[in-house]
Amino acid sequence: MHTPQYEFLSGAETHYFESPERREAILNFLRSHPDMFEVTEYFEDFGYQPIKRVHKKDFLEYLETAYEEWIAEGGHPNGVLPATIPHHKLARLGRLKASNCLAKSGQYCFDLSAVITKNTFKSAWNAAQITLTAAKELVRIGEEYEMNVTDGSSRENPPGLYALVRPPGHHAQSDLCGGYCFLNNVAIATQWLIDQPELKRKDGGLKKIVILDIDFHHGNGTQEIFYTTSNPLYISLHSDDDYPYFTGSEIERGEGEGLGFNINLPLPKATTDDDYVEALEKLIQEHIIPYKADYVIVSLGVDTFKDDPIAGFLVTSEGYPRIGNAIRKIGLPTLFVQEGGYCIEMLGINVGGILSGFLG
Ligand code: Q9C
Ligand code: ZN
Repeated sequence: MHTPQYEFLSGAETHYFESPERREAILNFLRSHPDMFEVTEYFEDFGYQPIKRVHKKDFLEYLETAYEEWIAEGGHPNGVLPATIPHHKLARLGRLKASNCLAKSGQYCFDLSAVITKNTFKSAWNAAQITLTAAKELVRIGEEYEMNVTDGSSRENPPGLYALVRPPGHHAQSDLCGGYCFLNNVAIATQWLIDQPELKRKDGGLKKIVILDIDFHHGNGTQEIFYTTSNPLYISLHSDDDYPYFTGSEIERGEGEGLGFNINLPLPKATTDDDYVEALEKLIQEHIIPYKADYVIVSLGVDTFKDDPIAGFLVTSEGYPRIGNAIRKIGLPTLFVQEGGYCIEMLGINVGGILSGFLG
């Protein structure tokens, strides 16, 4: 339902890379391997409440009404794009109220790649609800798993789920869209899990979650949303010299209670399969295992692929099963949620590679 016709890449008009074909490519691959994957299209609607736990009310109202207002104001039908972004060097007290959609488009968006079309809100809403449905299912398969864990050895076969959603979410902040993202699917599902009153650890505490973000780009949205809390632990591996440019350094470690629970690992463009797996395994040993989480939620981007048209380390299709296998070795019930990845021809194989590597 979310189908912008174009975006800008280095100033040039180009097709919209975050396209509906991405979903088709991945779905076709999963459906053609019924021995490995069981596909279901069912999802539940959890309403506004879990979305409001992560995103601000005025931002949600904006997303829901923007396109209609935009058209009424004479905006181009391709969709809503910002005119003036209230940069901190520009904004002055006393003139902070955006009256029309053209003004709001800058207030609630940080770049030119999150185009709001007629059904963008509906599409982002469904992506969030699908991710929530998967989170609820994660609880169920997690409980089943716990019941069967009698000795340490059974920890070697953790259960997993994958939410095939778009638009993606990890760039969306509490009141900003950007980077093809509108609602932060992973953050919404994570907060929902933490909020479930009947869901407790054996020691009576809340369930603990690790968000592992393996998209090529830094998840500035997820980082912002959980920056001041110790649950979840947010860990991201991403390019040290690419979009979104101004977040993702190692010195961003969280604040207050959240200090030490935000871990960024920027990697060079020349990162290979071996480099990536080595970096991931180190993060797992040094940060994920000691955190003693109950669930892992993976922001799964495959724009780390060597032939990705807008991004790309040197990761190959042979690298993805190794990455999935490293995640399997954490030994926890895991929910994978689709983020980026734009090499359509290889999307199915690459996503499938991560998932099959996890299955072992
Ligand atoms: N030169 C995700 O992968 N445009 N978002 C970048 C690069 C925006 C990526 C231009 C890229 C957003 C979810
Ligand atoms: Zn990305």
